[in-house]
Amino acid sequence: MKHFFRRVLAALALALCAALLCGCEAKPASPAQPAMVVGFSQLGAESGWRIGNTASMEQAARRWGFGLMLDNANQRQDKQIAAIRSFISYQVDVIVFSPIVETGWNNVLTEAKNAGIPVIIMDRMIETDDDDLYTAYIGADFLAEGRKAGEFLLKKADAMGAEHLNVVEITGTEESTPMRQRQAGFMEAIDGDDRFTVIESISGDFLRSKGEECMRYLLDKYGAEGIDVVYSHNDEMTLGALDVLEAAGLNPGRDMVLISVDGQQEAVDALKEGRINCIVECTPELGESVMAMVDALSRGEEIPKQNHPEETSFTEFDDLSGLAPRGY
Ligand code: GYE
Repeated sequence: MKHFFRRVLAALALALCAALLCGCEAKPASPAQPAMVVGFSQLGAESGWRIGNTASMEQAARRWGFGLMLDNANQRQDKQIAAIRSFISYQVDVIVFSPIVETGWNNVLTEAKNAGIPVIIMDRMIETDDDDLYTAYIGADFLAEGRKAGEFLLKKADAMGAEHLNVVEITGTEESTPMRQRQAGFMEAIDGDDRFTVIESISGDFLRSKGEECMRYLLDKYGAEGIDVVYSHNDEMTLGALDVLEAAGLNPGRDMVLISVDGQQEAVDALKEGRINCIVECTPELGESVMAMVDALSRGEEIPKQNHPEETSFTEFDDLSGLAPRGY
């Protein structure tokens, strides 16, 4: 009876979802009773990566025949917490969320746990002492991404025969996992090599507009001659910086080294044109893996706690002619 009640509630919730939750869309395979109902709190729409990630979740839910209650929090943690609370009261089968920052989730995740709803954390991670607050995590190895960016710089500096390079870093959202770990991995890779000085790290919040602002500020402060390398934590910010550099009559990729992360099509095109030197791949295509986990949970199976997708990097040293369209 309780089960029936949950199903009816979830089906109703799906139908009402568009009205109740901002930017939310319900797409059950069978409108009456999808096999599983997933509540998905997406953190925003700040980048091509994020938009690709949302599409990946929607497509995969459709393919698996699961209902998806999607809420887009527009970069606000309080909205994510409210969305998770509403998923709990709708009694969805599984909650998936991509935490904008790492801290501040203990209370709401305890509520989910007390309600017996499994939580899959996707993309970014949380900081917690209690691993029981989530069932599984799936997302990139951001530390490895940062290291790859640093390793590219070592190789590039060798190829240039450079004696000394001034590096500026445009970071992602403060206190987010990709920001913290992309920075740490990069610093670790170049640490102890006195050819490099990181003269400034500044947050561009993963946004193209802020990437532009940051680049304008850095150019004003150090001048083009004072900056040899720009390491930017995502493609949107890199593309913003690229516009500013080109508008200033500079040749990024040639007289300044640009290193980026993500691999969205527009940035890959710029890499192929020689305007970016390296892009560390971070895949947003996590939907299939997430839904496979949801399916396993529906059958009472155990799922691995930590899951990282395979990722590579694209650089000016590689032949990129055969690279398939990125799809985001
Ligand atoms: O790199 C960036 C997005 O969390 C991995 O968030 C994600 C990052 C991605 O805004 O473009």
